[in-house]
Amino acid sequence: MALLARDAALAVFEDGEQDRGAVSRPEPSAFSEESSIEEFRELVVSAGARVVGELEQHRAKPDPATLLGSGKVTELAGMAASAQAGVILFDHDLTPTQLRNLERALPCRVVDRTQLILDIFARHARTREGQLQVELAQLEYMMPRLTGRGSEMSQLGGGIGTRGPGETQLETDRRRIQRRVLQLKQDLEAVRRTRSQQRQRRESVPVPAVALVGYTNAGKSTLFNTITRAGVLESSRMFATLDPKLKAIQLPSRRKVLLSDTVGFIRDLPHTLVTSFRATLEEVQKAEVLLHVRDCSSPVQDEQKAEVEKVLGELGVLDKPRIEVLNKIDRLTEEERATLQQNAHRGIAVSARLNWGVDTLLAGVDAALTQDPIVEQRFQIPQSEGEALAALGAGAVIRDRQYAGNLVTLTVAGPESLLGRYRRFRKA
Ligand SMILES: Nc1nc2c(ncn2[C@@H]2O[C@H](COP(=O)(O)OP(=O)(O)OP(=O)(O)O)[C@@H](O)[C@H]2O)c(=O)[nH]1
Ligand SMILES: [Mg+2]
Repeated sequence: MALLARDAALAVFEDGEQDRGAVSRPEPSAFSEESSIEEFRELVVSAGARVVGELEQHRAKPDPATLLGSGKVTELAGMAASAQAGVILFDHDLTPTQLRNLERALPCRVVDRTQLILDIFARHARTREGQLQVELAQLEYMMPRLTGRGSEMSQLGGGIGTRGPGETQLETDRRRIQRRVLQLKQDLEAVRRTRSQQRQRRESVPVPAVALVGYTNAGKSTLFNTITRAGVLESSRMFATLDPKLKAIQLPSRRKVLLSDTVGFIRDLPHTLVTSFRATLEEVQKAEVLLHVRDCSSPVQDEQKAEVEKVLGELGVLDKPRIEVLNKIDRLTEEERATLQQNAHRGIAVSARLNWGVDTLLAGVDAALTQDPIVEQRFQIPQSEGEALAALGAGAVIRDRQYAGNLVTLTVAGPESLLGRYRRFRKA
């Protein structure tokens, strides 16, 4: 089977950095050519760049040395020079050799798809853990691409190797990077330890976790906000959410759950990233129910769904109960909306932005959690039993609380498993 390589190149202008560039793109995946180019344009804009030109190449087989054919490389060099591009972005991953050869032949910086996604991640990481993860992924990606690239290393902050690419300099750079990688790994380990201690504390109360997952831009953060009114960053830029956001919410049955917003998935998510971001995806693995948020107004929603399911498979969570949330129905015509709502088995139709269908969704989450039904019981607990009182307060809904001496009498509605733990305090 012949491989059809499509190499669109966009020349871009990076805001603030007075940088301009051009881009290229890979063989077609399940995504149609146009939608995949569109997605790449969005990624470029999310990275804060402005496109000043595009170049596309159809080729039976990519050139192992330069990806593009030599005629195209010359054409691209001319385009980049006349548009004064500061960076050329390829919607394709480049081997270390291709990157080196292209940088020699072209008048400006060359950035491939993985590097671009890493750059976007770097801009959006908010917590220390997120920032450490991105820097680690960036360095690990750079390492094999160091040879002959002394001068470009200055991009990595800390002014590493701003001099020419002499072998001695390269060795120094490499050692410095290795030291930094080691340091980052240690720091990450420390941050994760703290987080896992916090989680243990949290898990002493069995509040089920519900995680929002989905393709980037599907509307997870918007839905999270609509449900929690938490004011978590929501943005039309891709990968706005990198750090897990958690919030306790109450379902219609009065069951409390922890809702988490997570990083969006994207086609061809670089492997280094999936590992680096595994920590933020731990929330997904810990969850009892997954809400797969989908942009049902997108023409490529089926491809996006397949991509998300692929990542869920990699995370080993495909067997968890999963609810399809068909979001952005406000963008559909009445007719399309009606069809969707009639096909309830496909999922729950909502508009996160307009708060449509959210109650139905919460009822659906409740129904998915029926293994641990909500029960109501009366308890009489000594006030000295702080742990029991705190656990019931966190995981259940309490009413009619009365104090008599050092005893508290209360009615508790909550998951059977939680109430069962304190049956010794049950009041007949
Ligand atoms: N019309 C419409 N737009 C929506 C809806 N939900 C979200 N959006 C928009 O879609 C864009 C992406 O929303 P986010 O909530 O940031 O998406 P996300 O899934 O969290 O994206 P990442 O964090 O990048 O993975 C924003 O511009 C939202 O305003 C909806 O129900 N209707
Ligand atoms: Mg988000």
